[in-house]
Amino acid sequence: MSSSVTAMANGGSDASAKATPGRLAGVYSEVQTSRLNHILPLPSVLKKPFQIVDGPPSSSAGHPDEIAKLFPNLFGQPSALLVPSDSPLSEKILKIGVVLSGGQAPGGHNVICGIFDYLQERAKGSIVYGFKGGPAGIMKCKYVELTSEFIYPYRNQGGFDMICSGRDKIETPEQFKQAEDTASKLDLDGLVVIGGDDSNTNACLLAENFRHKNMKTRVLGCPKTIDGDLKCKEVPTSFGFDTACKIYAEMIGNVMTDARSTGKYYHFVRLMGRAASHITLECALQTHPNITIIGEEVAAKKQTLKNVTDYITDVICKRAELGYNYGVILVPEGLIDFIPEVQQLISELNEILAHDVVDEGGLWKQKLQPQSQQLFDFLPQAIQEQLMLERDPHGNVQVAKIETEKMLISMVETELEKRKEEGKYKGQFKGQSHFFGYEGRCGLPTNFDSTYCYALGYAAGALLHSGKTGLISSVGNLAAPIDEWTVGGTALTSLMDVERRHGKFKPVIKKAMVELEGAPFKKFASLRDEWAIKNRYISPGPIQFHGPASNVINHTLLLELGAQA
Ligand code: FBP
Repeated sequence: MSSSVTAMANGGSDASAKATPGRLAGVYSEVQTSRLNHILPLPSVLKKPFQIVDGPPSSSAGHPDEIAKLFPNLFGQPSALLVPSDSPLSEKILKIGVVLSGGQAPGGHNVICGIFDYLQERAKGSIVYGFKGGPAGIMKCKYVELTSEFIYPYRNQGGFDMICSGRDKIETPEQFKQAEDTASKLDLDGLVVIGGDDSNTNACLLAENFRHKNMKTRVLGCPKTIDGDLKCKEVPTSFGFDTACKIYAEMIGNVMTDARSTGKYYHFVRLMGRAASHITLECALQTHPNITIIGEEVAAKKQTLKNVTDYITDVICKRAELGYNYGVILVPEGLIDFIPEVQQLISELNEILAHDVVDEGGLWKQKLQPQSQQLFDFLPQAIQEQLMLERDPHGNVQVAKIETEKMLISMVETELEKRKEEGKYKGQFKGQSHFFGYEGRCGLPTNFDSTYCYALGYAAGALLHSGKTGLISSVGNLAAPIDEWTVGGTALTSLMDVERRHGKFKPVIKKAMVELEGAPFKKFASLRDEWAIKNRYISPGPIQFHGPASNVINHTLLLELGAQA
């Protein structure tokens, strides 16, 4: 079936005579155009014939017995490494599906281009289908056949709009059946799920299910998320983190110069990162703000909201004594979730809102535990309202929507007024709030993300060509020149542990949180007192694609790889 007919047959939004890309390269800016034509280097093992060498049998990140029961067909699989060989893999014609899952991350288009180019070169005549709108596209069999012309305008460009993404999960038996039907209907040899921890868990469940049903469709995962919390030894970083952090760091650097220029504002910047604080930590290492709050440290020290407020206020008071009534403060999006007393308050509020009428007179508040009642009263009114109003479809507060930066400004203001009355503070305080989130998710990918993603895609193509399933595409040795990067796949089950939910074990890929004993946090901790008092601001400037700064990799990755002191 030709691509045009396929697109029409499936009622895609581009049900036109010909599947055309949504983008027009003809209207691109000069920078976009130059990126389109940027030739991506490949690790040397991908430039020549290769064979796959299997490693030793794998286990799991935790509870191996339970993971073995949940994945009887996949558990124990070895990792796979590509090594040079004299005899190339035999040419085959493959039908491969690809899906983008979850939040956008710069570089996703290049993963798809990598898969496509691999198949064009080593398995001529193969077909790549792009499922539209995330996993829902698989379940509804909504796809577009990708051609060279179709993918061209997306090469080295940010965003996920080539096929778009979604947050649906393939969970119920009916949904697994729908995925099976799509795989059979399209006669898929393989499926690549480009996503975060949840999506890769889902990819593994699909791989297990297809193998259990004796279907030929193999499933691979690919590590994506700007949050940087999907990583392990074999998968050193998730793509998109490098670009997003550099975009935020540029914006923070600009705000720092503004603060220094006017001398009258404290900028409170909340940074994306739903759970882990990697983005905040990396941006701190790139820009040297006066104060940085790391959620994992707050949790480890069991700090209260008052402790966090006092820490910020203390630094502001010290700076005022030195004549600085300005500064920059970084806060992770997930902070509120790390504070035990806030978690307790939220869970009590969830219960009350689910079962009780919230009367205007405030009688409902008596249902809160005394400590939670006290905390609720201590919070600024706007935050009280956000805690009461914002509920997701499961009845939970959407913590990411809570404007933590505004809450902190208001709490710091109150504390400073108190200290002023006590004669302990003589400065001036004006807070400015910012949230840097969506601005960083679709930028033009850095040279690192562009190349890393292309190699991840190429690796996925190679692994499917070799008949592998249940692996996550892995590219390593990233501190070395690109030529020396290693390429292979890691057993998804080796990343897994279980969580007990509704009396059953559920497989999960554990999020990699900021490690307080890790090199990035230790470096930050050794410098933060100096940054607090002395203004050591760095303005990294915009992402560079040429010149000496263009190939610099983020601090977190280099420190974790031991390639930076
Ligand atoms: P993924 O984990 O799916 O990569 O998404 C991460 C993220 O960008 C978070 O940093 C942020 O909290 C969230 O997505 C926002 O989600 P949405 O796009 O649904 O608003």
